[in-house]
Amino acid sequence: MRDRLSADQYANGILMGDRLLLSRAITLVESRRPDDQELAQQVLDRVLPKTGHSIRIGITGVPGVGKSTFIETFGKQLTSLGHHLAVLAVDPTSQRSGGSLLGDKTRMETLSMDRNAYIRPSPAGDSLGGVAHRTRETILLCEAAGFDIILVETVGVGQSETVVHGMVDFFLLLMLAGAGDELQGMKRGIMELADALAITKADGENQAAANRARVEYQNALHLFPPTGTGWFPPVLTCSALTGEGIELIWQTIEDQQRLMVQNGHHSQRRQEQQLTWFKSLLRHHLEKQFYNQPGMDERLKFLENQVRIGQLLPVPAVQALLHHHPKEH
Ligand SMILES: Nc1nc2c(ncn2[C@@H]2O[C@H](COP(=O)(O)OP(=O)(O)O)[C@@H](O)[C@H]2O)c(=O)[nH]1
Ligand SMILES: [Mg+2]
Repeated sequence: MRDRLSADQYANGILMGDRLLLSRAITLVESRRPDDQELAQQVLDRVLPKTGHSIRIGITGVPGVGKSTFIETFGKQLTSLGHHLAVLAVDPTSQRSGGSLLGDKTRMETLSMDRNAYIRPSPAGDSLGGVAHRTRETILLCEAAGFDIILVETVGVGQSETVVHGMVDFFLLLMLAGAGDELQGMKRGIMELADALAITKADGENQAAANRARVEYQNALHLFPPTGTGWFPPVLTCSALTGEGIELIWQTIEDQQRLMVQNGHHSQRRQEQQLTWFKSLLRHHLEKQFYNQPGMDERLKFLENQVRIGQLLPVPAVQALLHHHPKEH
């Protein structure tokens, strides 16, 4: 038997910082069942006034760059400063059994046992858009539960960086020294989104290469158009093993946040993100509604075939679909 709590019970529990209820509410958010979805919306509605008060930080970088190890060291530093930290992931490739962050919990051993940290893997088996939508709602739940810093990790695949950039206040790009120009070229679009770059593994024999990479990337960033916010993304080096440079990254985030709040770009960025979220949801639901029309599958198959064999051009085919009104009985 599924014991079903009311929206008020969920909301009150979350607002009191109850981890178990927070986890269960996130499970509701991730569920595809319409009744779960409805309850999730009621919970979100109730906690909404208590959301929005965290620093939302996105962290990205290619697999192996050291994201999980970084989050462990960085996270411990944050909790030791008295912060309450939630770690979420956006990973459309993750499976229920082997989600990157879930598997990575071993890399975040200390952090996952920290009372002031909460780690939640990416919802599995969903489109990037779906994962992003659920992560946004999860951010709100975590904020309502009292977490004042939210880290959103994303694996460097597909469009997930752009999507995570669209839900955070600060976007940190981790990079490897000596990974070559082809990588730099590939990452150009993502470098443009970053509020800071950090060269990882700046320890031992890697130290010199990391410093060289820092200078190179800083020079490369100078050639980018200005952000228009008065913030100039710095390039830093850090080591999650020795802890060196980690504190400076946090200071950098605090500096940037202070500036953004002062000059109004913080709320502007959040407002734009809300609007983007709304538009993407609307698009999603319109699409769903359209494809769920009775008889749509057959009509679509028929027209697809007509288009394939050249009996019909795509434009009239689309018009036929859009202007088809099933007779009402
Ligand atoms: N020397 C050194 N190795 C590191 C550092 N951070 C991570 N690594 C190693 O790099 C590998 C990949 O790290 P991981 O955190 O799993 O990367 P992710 O795939 O981006 O999450 C692991 O073997 C880590 O031990 C660091 O600061 N210094
Ligand atoms: Mg990892």
